[in-house]
Amino acid sequence: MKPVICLLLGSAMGALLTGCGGMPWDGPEGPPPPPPLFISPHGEAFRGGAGQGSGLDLWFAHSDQDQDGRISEAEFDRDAKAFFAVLDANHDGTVTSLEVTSQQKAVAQEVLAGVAPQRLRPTSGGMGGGGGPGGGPSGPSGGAERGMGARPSRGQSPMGASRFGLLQEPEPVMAADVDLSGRVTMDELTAKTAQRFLRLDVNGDHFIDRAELPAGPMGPERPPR
Ligand SMILES: [Ca+2]
Ligand SMILES: [Ca+2]
Ligand SMILES: [Ca+2]
Repeated sequence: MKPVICLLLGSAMGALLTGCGGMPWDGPEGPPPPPPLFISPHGEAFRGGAGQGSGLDLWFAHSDQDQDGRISEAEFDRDAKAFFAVLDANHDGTVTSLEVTSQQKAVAQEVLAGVAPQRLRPTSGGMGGGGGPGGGPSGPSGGAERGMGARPSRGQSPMGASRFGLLQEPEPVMAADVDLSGRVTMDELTAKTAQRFLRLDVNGDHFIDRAELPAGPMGPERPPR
């Protein structure tokens, strides 16, 4: 049975403040910190909690729709497109940075706290994310570390979602906007999703196994594997 996905899509901030794990908001100085955040390769927020596993565990179970313990290319693609539909608030078939930011404000404010100001400007260049489009397959001997793409150098703080995900991409959604039009189309999403699958499928067997992934987000505090 899949664990309950603690995902607060489109919900009000009140839901965030009460916590995904049913944590009460009882601190006199403000809300307790929300459960640890995980940002999926597609940019979707998952929060683990007591008895639920980590956010990464929840995303994996969510993506593994047939529950065979591995994520196929089709499952990975469906996962990306399902989240795209969530983000596309005005249902015009594209996703803009405003739509992304609006969703992040509701469910993953930690991501916004780490985004450099220039990256929030829709006209800024270099929206390729930390890994960039060059993040191809790392080969069967690459190991998880190589497969995740470029890590920030020691002492450098990764920005945005890169602190909470696997691919070191500050803006996983807008990173798909390869023509820098300010909006992500379905074609762009599909192409980016395929690239990501290749990066995560470290052994090249066309499935993402849990063992191919790190134990958690590739944050700056995590020692290299
Ligand atoms: Ca599966
Ligand atoms: Ca839209
Ligand atoms: Ca694999």
